[in-house]
Amino acid sequence: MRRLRFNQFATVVYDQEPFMTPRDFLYSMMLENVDRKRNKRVLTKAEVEKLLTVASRAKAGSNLFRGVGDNGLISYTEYLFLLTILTKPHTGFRIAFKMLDIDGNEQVDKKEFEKLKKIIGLRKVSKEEAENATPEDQDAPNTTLQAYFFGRRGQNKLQYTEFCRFMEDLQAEVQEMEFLQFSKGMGTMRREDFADWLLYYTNEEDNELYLENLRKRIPTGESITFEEFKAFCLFINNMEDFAISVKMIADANRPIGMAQFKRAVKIATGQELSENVLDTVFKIFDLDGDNCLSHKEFIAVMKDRMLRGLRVQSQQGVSGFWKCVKREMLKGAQEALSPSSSPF
Ligand SMILES: [Ca+2]
Ligand SMILES: [Ca+2]
Repeated sequence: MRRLRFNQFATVVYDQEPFMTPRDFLYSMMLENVDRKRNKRVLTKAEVEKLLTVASRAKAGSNLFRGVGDNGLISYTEYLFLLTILTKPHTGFRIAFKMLDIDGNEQVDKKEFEKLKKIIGLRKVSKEEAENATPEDQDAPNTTLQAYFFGRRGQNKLQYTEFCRFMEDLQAEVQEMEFLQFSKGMGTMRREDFADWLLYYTNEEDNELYLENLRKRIPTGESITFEEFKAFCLFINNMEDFAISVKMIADANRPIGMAQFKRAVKIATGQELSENVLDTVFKIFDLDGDNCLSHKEFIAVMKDRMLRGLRVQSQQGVSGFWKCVKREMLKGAQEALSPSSSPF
């Protein structure tokens, strides 16, 4: 299914393999479907060379993907990798980096990065294939991410700080685009626009009820800034920690009120949600009207939301990769929350 979605958004082909450009990738994050008016563009070797030079010179920042635009190539494996990392908290970056850093020397080289395919488990490289690979296959980058991380000749090493920066920037870039999409290009978003965004990727079954809550309970004309929106995105990416925090400060399985909710968010993310945002969330998702949110009313719904573009059947490779990452994260969380190290 994800392969299908990748192919649907990918606009270029090289060596009979479809690739997304960075613009395609962003579109796949924003849009439910793509309206394809043209055939995929077939690239020549010379054109690819040119694109890789663009990538190796690209500047870090939350404009990276937009800056490179259509002058880049993202492979299917990289697409899956980016998708899984995009909705993860920092702890997830750390673990993903460790998984790439096979020899554990705190840096990732191009060969290690190429093992992505193996980690994600899409394609087993046979021994024969590995031995027959030409030197060019081994050394020269052939995608934009490779050229960006490892340089035009694949000679550079990727440090954790750079990797982390890249992921933060990409998260920021996608958030900025989503904000602009729902604020219709304005500097603030109305609470009903924020609600639209919240419901965009949630399970559609209950959307009518949510919209009804929105109409009945939320006053018009109050706005949410990009800063408030970003804090909420951070919170969504830390949903696992939030769930743990909720269990710590409230009786298990009991619905929680706004004050407890607020406190759990602060524990999980280190940041606070604004009243505007909190109030919107409570008013929309509180289906039984007790002014509290139960696990089912909120966390279960948001877990759906987190899967965003991935809202299709999980594929073994990625879920396997992410299971490893999750295991590591839970271990980390348990350590952090164990009585000996608890700050409470
Ligand atoms: Ca290494
Ligand atoms: Ca409720």
